[in-house]
Amino acid sequence: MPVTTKLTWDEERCLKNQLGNVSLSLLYKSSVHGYSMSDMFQRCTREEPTITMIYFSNSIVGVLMLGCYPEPHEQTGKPHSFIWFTLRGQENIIEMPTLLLNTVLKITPEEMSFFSHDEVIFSVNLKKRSIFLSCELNSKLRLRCYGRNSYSECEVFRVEGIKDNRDYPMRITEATQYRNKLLSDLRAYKPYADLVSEIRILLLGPIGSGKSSFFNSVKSVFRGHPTQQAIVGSDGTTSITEQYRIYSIKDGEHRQYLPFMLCDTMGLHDSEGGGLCVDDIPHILKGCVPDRYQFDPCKPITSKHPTYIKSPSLKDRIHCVAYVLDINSIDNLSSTMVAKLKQIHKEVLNCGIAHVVLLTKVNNYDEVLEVNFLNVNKSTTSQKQVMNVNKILGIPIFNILIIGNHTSKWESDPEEDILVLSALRQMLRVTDDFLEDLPEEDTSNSTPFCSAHQ
Ligand SMILES: Nc1nc2c(ncn2[C@@H]2O[C@H](COP(=O)(O)OP(=O)(O)O)[C@@H](O)[C@H]2O)c(=O)[nH]1
Ligand SMILES: [Mg+2]
Repeated sequence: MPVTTKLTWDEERCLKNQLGNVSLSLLYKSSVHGYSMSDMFQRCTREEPTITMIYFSNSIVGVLMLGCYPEPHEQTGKPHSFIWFTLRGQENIIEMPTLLLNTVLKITPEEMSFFSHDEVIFSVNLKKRSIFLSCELNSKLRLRCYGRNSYSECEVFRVEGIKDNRDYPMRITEATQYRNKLLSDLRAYKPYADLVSEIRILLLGPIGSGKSSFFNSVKSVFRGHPTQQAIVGSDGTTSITEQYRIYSIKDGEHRQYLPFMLCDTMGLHDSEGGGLCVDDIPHILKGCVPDRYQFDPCKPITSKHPTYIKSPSLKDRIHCVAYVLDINSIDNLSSTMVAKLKQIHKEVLNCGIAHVVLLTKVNNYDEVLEVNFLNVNKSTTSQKQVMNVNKILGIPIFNILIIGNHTSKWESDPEEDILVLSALRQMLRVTDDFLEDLPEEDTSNSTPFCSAHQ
């Protein structure tokens, strides 16, 4: 009978995906091949790269070794980079905190130990079926099994198909750490001076530019797995999104709502009288248009509409506009589309609302991200489009943000997540500037915005 792994299907899928769609072949399983170090080395020595997985009752610790699996009694002496991770969670909501550490490996007939600065941070004793985890490693991997612990199973896999660039797992590990930092920054965000509890971000742009997909991307990153709540796709001429939707986003599956909402609109069309009616925009900006309002391309909403919000307050207003444009279409925007965008932007500037541009469908996002994952719009392939948008709308280059939406993939990519989260963080920053700059009469919650500005 073939030896099978203890990993669930979801855990294996998550692991493979995090390492760049690799395949895994099981070399050693302690309960099948024996509980001695020599049983393990016999099957694994000189294999590379490998993953060693240790299973506890409620979590799994893994070590990715990029170099050759060691020989028995080997003492590497010089430090090697090992990537540590844990797999936690259930079904398709699996978290994988990762950590890159340079450690020295020492092997005795009883134990395989990893040293950092002359201190053991991790060791495995196959005979006793126990591991030791240092306090540091324990907290960095967000585990609760500090010290010596017994485990139920140990497996070693050969990893095949790690991208030709052997730095990939390290980059992906660092990207995951940076993604997690951005996530916690955004979770801790509070709108300026608590003027509102949620920032409303309006997504505007041509049909098919990726507005609804951006909402799905943001929701997916915070959920921890892909979601497709907003229906996406278009035949290029008609918008799939026909209703105004104000989406709240929950952090995790059952946790509280995040301090921002995304407002999705019907797409703008190249022709006059097609797609979102530009005359609807002032009403949307002021917060007069309710959730699920059915857009009519030929007729803008009026105050006579039965669900029209007549006295919106600051919380109902749009606080930030994100123009969503397909980066590949910037050079071919029709004159009608450019005119519509300019007209809308004039309105946005009149209202003093914060604004950014999201350039979607970037293919080379690993090139767009610098080594330290800061967004670089100066990347050679995207520079022309950024300058072009800057010329059309006059929006500063640092507020023209490049993203790749999560599309049909099963799992998210930490680099894609970084682009989405960095864009969101920049939107919240410009919105805070807008809130800080509001005249006093607007910041009193009792003052309906329209009465002050109509
Ligand atoms: N490759 C790629 N496709 C995208 C991206 N964003 C959206 N799409 C695709 O573009 C199509 C239109 O997207 P959608 O979100 O419906 O656009 P909307 O009309 O602006 O809401 C869909 O097929 C999406 O899967 C992206 O960043 N990259
Ligand atoms: Mg849409």
